[in-house]
This record gives sequence, structure tokens and C-alpha cells, in this order.
Amino acid sequence: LSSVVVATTPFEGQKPGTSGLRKKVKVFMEKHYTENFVQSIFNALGDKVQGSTLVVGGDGRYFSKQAINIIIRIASANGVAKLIIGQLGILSTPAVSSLIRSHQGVLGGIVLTASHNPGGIRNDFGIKYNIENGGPAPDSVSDAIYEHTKKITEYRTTPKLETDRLIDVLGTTTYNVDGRDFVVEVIDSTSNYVALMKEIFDFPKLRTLIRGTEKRPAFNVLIDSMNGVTGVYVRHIFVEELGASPDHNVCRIVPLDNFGEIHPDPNLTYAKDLVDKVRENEDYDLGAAFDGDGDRNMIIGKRAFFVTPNDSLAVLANNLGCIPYFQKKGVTGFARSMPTAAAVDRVAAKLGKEFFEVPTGWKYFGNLMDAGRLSLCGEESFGTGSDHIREKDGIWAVLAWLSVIEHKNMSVEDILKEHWQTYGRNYFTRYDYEECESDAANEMMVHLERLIASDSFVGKSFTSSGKSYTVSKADNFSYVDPIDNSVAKNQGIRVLFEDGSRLIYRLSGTGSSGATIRVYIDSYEKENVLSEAQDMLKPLVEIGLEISQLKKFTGREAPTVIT
Ligand code: VG1
Ligand code: CO
Repeated sequence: LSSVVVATTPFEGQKPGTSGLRKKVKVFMEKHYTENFVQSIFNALGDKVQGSTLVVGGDGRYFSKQAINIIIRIASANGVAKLIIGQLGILSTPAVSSLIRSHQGVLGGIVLTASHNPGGIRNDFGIKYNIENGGPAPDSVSDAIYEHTKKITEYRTTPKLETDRLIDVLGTTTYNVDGRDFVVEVIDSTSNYVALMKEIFDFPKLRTLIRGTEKRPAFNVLIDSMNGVTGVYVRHIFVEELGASPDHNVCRIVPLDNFGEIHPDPNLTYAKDLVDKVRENEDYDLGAAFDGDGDRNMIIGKRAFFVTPNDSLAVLANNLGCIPYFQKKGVTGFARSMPTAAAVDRVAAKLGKEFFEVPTGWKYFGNLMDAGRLSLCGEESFGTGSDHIREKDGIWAVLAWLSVIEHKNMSVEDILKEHWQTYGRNYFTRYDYEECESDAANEMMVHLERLIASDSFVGKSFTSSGKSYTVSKADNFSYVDPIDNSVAKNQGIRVLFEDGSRLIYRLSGTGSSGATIRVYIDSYEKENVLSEAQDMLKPLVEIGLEISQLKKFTGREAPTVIT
């Protein structure tokens, strides 16, 4: 087979966001659009591509197969020696990370997902590049890819390489392209990841928890894959390995290419089905849901008692000792993204562990993990994970929670209450205003920039519903990576108050059209730990809306999603 060169011209806007390039499917379908981006990845990687091995797979959303065929042909023509591809193109984001790390000499991976964004022909597709440590490309690599997309004039492909049905069956196929061997190995989607989970957790103990014993009733879970990629992993791990009932303990575990027309995002709004089932059926002790690509998780307890991701992170940090992986490896530091509430900070202080606050996006945790300074981290956006891989990991988080529950023999709610008694509670809420007009959202951010820069802003007091807050500091968050000293600027406007409460404003970097404004509100209470978050935070929310003049700029009366 011979490769050919195809002339092309750049597309605007191929800039990877918080986690890869995400656009409507119809944009990726435009002639040369996907080809340009894939070739730009190879151009940015340069000489390293020659003779390299890459992992390819994704959440199985619509257009995945077409994209994989494009990648196979372009990779073969660019000197890649081998592609390791999940069967039918199916690999969760954590599974890709694990595969990159567990195979010797893998250069990186191409992940086909738009994560929690809806899928199907009318919705979103995405392409993300992960580097050799298994984690999302750092800004330096994404920026280099973007620069290439702006000046691309041609791409290389092997048009006669037959890809039809290639990824449907397990096995290895060797082609000869331009006189070199080019290998495609189609692997089982779950086995590598399941083996990793078995090394980390005590499966026999978890099986006993789920099946019950004469002395202890079965701990009844409901695991919801939301028609996303985790379905195949949930079947393998929870049903086949841990003995959960396929009828009562799992739901929506067949991956669909349009996720059944739902928004595969595990939060109280989009995972309402699960929340309702667990609330209505008192037999359930725990409910969990994942996003489309399997890196996010939501945990709820009996009667749908909600665990915020901030608290989930803190509770796990406080209890890592019951997980075999950490018993062996020990625990170094903890970290969270900036908008995530500070619950884990208190655990780090008490346990004497190093602690880091990084910008939004998992790519900022990678260097710290590689340097052996970070064991566990999380984001308020339903992301939790450890240094077993370099992505957040939904299924890992549920197995970690089950390990804590098995060890403490307590309910989810009691574990949280005990934690708050010890550490106090960080009340947290996030307001999302999805698909706002981009200009309006940008103007609001400019307004906030000006406001916090004004002379009298620090020291100013705001009052709402009888509660007053005085500004102690305000800035646009920037971060210097302690390992490589790279700098990330403009990571969100922060207004910090004297009592430790915070208001944070960011524009999302994962949407495919318009702008999403996120407002994060949190405050810490030492004693009063059992109130409703929405009641506690109401005055601060009102101040946040007033300061930003969000209603005036966007015309929005209410957020799209409240977490
Ligand atoms: C969102 C979340 C962020 C997360 C990112 C990717 O980004 O806020 O915490 O890392 O999604 O998650 P943004 O820029 O829209 O706020 V995933 O599961 O979509 O890869
Ligand atoms: Co995701």
C-alpha cells in the first residue's frame, strides 16, 4: 500500500478546550475537518511519530467509527508503527490512560469523546490527545496542535487501506504501507482496566459486601451507566466479578451511540432517573452514575442522600488506608482544582500531607503525580481519581467508596456526618448558565475584571438577607506548575471573603457552541454542619449575581443546572 498527500486548507477554531476539541458531529463531518485535526496532532508530535505505538478508542458515540477509520489511514501514512484499538472503538477514558501506561513504549493515545456532552448525529463529537504518561496533553502540546491547525496545507493518508469491519473483531492485522510494517491490534475493551482494578482493590471483600453474608445483609447498589461507555466495564466488574444482580443493581449498561438521547452527565439534573429510583426505593444503600466516557462519577446514599464531589474527595482522602493499593504504595499529597471547595485541604492539614490547588482540568494534576507528590485529587465537576492512572476515574471512585463503606461498616450518610463533625463542612453550590451568547458572557467577565481591579473593591462589604461578607482578596487565578514552572493564566475570577467564603466565575472550555458561565459558591462552617446547602448559600448566591450583573448581561433569570 502507498500513502498519498492530500491538499487541504485550515479550519478556524480547532483549538482544544479544557479537555480536547469538541464540536457538533456535523462539523467533524465536514470534508477534511477531522483529517486536518488528526494530521495536526502528528505534525505537533514531530519525529516522535516515526515507529511509534498509539492507543485509540472512545466512548462509542456517533461518528467514532468513521473517525477511527480516518485515524488508521492517517497514522499509517505518517509512519506510526502500531495502533492498539479497543474492540468496536470502545474504551473508556480511564481505560485509555491505563493502556498507555501499562504497555511498554506507547507514545500516547487518541481519545474519541466529548465526555458528558450529548451524542448522536445532531450533538457533539470530540478528539483528545493523551501523552505518554496516560494523561491529557498539557497546554504546551495542545497549543502546538492548535498552531498546526492554523497553517496546515496537506495531510498524508493511505486511501486503499481497508478498514471496514477491522475493529469489530479481536486480533492483529499487519499491513505494508510505503514499505514499512503497520500493525493494528484490536483488543478487548475491558480486560486491561479490570486487571488494574483488581490490583488496586480487594475484590473478594467487595463481593462479600455486595452479596451479603449471614451476619451482614447485602449492600444494595444501583449503578447507572447512563447509556455511556462504562456499561461494558460495569457488567464485567459489578455483575461478573462482584456478583451484583443484572436486574436490580445496574441500569442503562448498554453503550448507545446517542446515549439514548440523554445528557450523559452524572449530576442531580441529568441523572434524575437514578436519583428518583434511589429516593423511591428504600432498599438501595448507594447509587452511582458516570458520564459518557466514564471519568466522572456521582455518589448518592440511601434515599438519594447527595455527596458533593468536594466531600467525596475529602472522605476518600481521610480513608485511603483501607485500600490495598495505598497500603502498599503509601499516600503522598492531595490536590483539587481551584473552584473545588476546600474540604480536602483540611484533611491534608490534619494528616500532614502536601496539598496543591491547580486550575480546572485533569491535565494539571499529571506532573505532580509523575513526580510522586500526589496520590489523590478531584474536581467539583464530579471528577475523582488517584495516581493509578492520569485521568479521573468514575468506576475507581465507586470501588473506593465501597471499600470505605466495607471497612467502616457505616452508611454513606453516616460517613459524611462523621466527617463533618470532625472537620466542619464546606457548603458548595455551582450555577451553570449553558449556551449563553458568547459576547454577553465575555462582557460579563470583562466587567468582573474591571470591578476586582478597582481601588475600593478589597475591603468592600456586601449584605444580603441579613448576612454580610467583606472582600479580603480578588484576582484572576493563575498557576505556576511546581514541577516544570509552566504558567497557566486567566483560570477564573476569584472573590475571596474574610470568613473564607468564595465566589468564582469561569467560562467553560468544554462546550461546542455558545458560552457556558459557571458560578461557584462556597462557604465553610465549623459547627453548623447539617443545614441545607441552598439555604445556607442563598445570601452569597445573591451577592454573586449582583456583583457580576449576570442577569443584565445574559438576560437569564435562572441557571440551567444547579449542583
Ligand atoms: C469541565 C469541568 C472540569 C473538567 C472538564 C472535563 O470543564 O468544569 O472540571 O475537568 O469539564 O471533564 P469546563 O471548562 O467546561 O468547566 V470531562 O468528564 O468533560 O472530560
Ligand atoms: Co468525561
